[in-house]
Amino acid sequence: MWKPHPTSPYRLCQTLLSQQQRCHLQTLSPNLQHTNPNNKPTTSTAHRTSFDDLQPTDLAAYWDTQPPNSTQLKSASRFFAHTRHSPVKLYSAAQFRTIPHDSREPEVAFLGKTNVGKSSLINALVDHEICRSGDKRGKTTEMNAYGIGGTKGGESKIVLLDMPGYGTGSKLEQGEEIMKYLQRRKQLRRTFILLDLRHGIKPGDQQILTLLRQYAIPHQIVVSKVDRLLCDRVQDLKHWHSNQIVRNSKLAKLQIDLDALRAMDQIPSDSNPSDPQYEFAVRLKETKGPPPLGEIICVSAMKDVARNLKKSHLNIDALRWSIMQATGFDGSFEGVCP
Ligand SMILES: Nc1nc2c(ncn2[C@@H]2O[C@H](COP(=O)(O)OP(=O)(O)OP(=O)(O)O)[C@@H](O)[C@H]2O)c(=O)[nH]1
Ligand SMILES: [Mg+2]
Repeated sequence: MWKPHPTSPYRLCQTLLSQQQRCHLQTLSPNLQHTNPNNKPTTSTAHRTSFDDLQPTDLAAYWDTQPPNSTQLKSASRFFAHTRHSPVKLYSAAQFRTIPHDSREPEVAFLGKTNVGKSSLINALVDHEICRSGDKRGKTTEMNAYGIGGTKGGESKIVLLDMPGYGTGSKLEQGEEIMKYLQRRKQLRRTFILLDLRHGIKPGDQQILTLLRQYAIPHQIVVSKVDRLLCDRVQDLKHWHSNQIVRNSKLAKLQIDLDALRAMDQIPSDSNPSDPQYEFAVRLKETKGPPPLGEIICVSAMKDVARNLKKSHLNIDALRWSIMQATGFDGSFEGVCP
């Protein structure tokens, strides 16, 4: 089983990472300081009577970046729209050395425990069942690349990498190859690390978060399966709108959870050094690497969560916009229109 433990596959890879590569990765993440601590949603959630009414700020925390506006969300939706030429499966690779090395498209990778929802999330992003997903842990066994934004006769604009998960159902060799990819791949712009907050941050998550920081790999946290955080049972989703107290308390609890994630490297003065959270905070601090981007997005890959089918995947456009920003397709470079 692959557990992202610093003493197993990662030590091997540490020696492979040259100082030069580390510098290269650092220059790709210039915007990783917490600059806007007060950028919290200020609007009341009382009028959010259904999942369709939820805004990106209800399901996210933005402190390094600005929440996307409606024009940006629409352009993200268009960019990822399923067409005859997009998405396309590019390759599957069990080993890093077999990945085509001369591609020019910017890449983003999705990491997380087995079963956290990586493959389903990519399907939701491209609105097409392109990845194999399922209940059984360890469903994805190779690094699978998908190109999006392609037009007739043209190359894809962005490559999404669906990675095998870590923890139960995974294999040690998969972890070694993923670490090689994360540390050496020049096309990699950002790694999205998926967390299922129903289960908290597990030791495997802590280890990968520490490693990403240690090796200065640009990364961002995504909270998966947010429908389950807002509603305990799928069959209750229909009634979510009818109970304002439950609805508001779930949204408030979500913001508390996001605040806790944001402060995961803060060592509380009153905590006990034998507390695992304390140890994790100390470890993160000791790595001295750049923290995750100050933007945490919660998403659902479930199709029928919202009543309005156009918004069938909860908050998915906000994540699409983040991917466009990570890869330079947000209009911030001259000549690239959003
Ligand atoms: N309720 C809910 N279930 C989800 C969501 N996303 C995925 N699932 C379910 O979670 C299970 C695992 O999903 P996958 O997408 O295969 O997870 P994975 O992270 O790719 O798993 P591995 O390939 O094993 O690493 C499936 O049964 C999905 O239907 C979500 O947003 N909400
Ligand atoms: Mg998978």
